[in-house]
Amino acid sequence: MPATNLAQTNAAEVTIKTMVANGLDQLYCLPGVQNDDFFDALVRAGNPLKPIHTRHEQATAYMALGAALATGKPQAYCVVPGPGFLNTTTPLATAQSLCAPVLAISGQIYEQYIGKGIGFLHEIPDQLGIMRTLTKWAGHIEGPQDAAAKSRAAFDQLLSGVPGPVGLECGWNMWRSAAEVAFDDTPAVRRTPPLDLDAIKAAAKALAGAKRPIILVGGGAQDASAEVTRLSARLQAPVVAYRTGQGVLDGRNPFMHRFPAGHTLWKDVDVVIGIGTRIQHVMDWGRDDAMKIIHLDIDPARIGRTCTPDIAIVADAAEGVAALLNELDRTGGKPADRADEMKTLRAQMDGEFARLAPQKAWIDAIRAELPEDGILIEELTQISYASRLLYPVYGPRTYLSTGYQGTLGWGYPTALGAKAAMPDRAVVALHGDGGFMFGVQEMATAVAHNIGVVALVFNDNAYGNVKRIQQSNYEGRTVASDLVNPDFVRLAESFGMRTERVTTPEALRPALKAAIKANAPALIEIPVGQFPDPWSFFFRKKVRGTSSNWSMKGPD
Ligand SMILES: Cc1ncc(C[n+]2csc(CCOP(=O)(O)OP(=O)(O)O)c2C)c(N)n1
Repeated sequence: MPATNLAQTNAAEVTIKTMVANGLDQLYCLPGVQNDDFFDALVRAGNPLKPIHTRHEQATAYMALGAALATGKPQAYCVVPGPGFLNTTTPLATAQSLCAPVLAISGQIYEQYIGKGIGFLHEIPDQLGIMRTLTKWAGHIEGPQDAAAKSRAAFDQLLSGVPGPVGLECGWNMWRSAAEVAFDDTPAVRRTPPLDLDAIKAAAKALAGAKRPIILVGGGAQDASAEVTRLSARLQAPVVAYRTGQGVLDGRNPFMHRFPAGHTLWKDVDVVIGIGTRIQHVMDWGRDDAMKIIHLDIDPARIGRTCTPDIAIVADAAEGVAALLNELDRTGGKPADRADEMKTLRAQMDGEFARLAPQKAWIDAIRAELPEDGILIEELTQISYASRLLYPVYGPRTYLSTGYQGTLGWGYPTALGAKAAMPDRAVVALHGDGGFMFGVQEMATAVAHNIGVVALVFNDNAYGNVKRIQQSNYEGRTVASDLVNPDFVRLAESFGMRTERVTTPEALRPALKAAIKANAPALIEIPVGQFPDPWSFFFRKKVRGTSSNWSMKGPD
């Protein structure tokens, strides 16, 4: 390795140097005594990582997650051990499920007491084991040279293969352990698996012969937008996304479709190519011998988990699709133009979605005011579910979703992270009153660091989704789903936020426009009642052959 010899450097200093060498410039954090040496090293170095401190540890990790999802690049957080670290496990699990490159740094108790169970301050059993469960790799720093090696290994892991969170922990008395250190100051580079040209050729052959192919995309295709757009045009194939795949194909492209359109097309699809997706939901729709499935994913362990493909391609999404395009160009052939069919299907779907007109009016108002590259964060709330069908996402990484983790409470702190990492972009978050209150204290973080997220709080004084399901499944009986709320406008004002309360989509537009223009922390409360149920659009029956064992509805 190209190493510089650093005279007497401590573990904290070399960890910080590695983070800076790898392009980080912010650190989402909540300090405490076990990490004081780490933070003092940061201050002495002139804060090359701008510390952004939050009011609860969960927000440090959510902010790193939001920053990672918005930028596609590694981001880091740092917290105290035990309870501090445990407070970050929900966002860490969410980062894991979303394959987001988040570096979790946790302090530890004194090195010599770890694992002894003597009840030292913040001691928990097997912190490293918990970290390992929720990350793709985690390491314990054992000294200054080891800090150089492990923090560098952390970035290798963050960048290579399937992205995902990684973890580092360091004992209270080890951050300050110093020695002469051989330090690699070159940034880690992303390593991707070699392309299996036979698999590419087989997939290109299947796709070239397809009359009605379909492309399914998930979060793993977010950095392959240009390639997927070309593949769609080359094959005249619709692209279907549910949550995390939104924005891979521009929502204004007539070939971009939502989940229900995929279901409509499914009955006579002849070749499916899933790119960076678990292909789970579509397996509810069934498969038969007339359908070939190609699964392209960077993680071989994921292939075959929900359905056994006919052709497996282990590849980075952009590299794999580019190779497929090369092969298709080489072998020639031109499919029939399907643009008119796609436009007709979109119109048909718009007709079906008309039942969601009350949600659509709000979503249209948001889209009209959010700039082309603005970022929308969807929390688990009525408007969000509808946004998966009705909000046109114009580009990759501009629609952030929790995906299958469905983590209520992620919205506000995740939005803060996205905005902190991309301060020139407009960032708007959709919340219900229930979810917003999970992170309500972070309004103080927004104001302290002037992070101009616009929080839209759709207030129905209930865990509305829970209440609706209770009502419809239990003869109208409800339990523990009504909420007593603060006055959101006065509360936000007391934090020093810009505020407004609007009751119509028409009134939302100027309020949102002004809030985005002000580029300052803002909350707009929107009192609402129950909206039309969106769920029938998501649960769709099998239309052919046999379903996967992993039906969303579970075993019968
Ligand atoms: C961490 C977590 N806890 C609980 C849930 C279950 N849950 C899903 S939606 C929901 C209610 C959300 O209420 P609110 O944010 O007010 O939005 P609304 O449904 O009223 O629009 C709950 C409790 C969850 N998804 N995640």
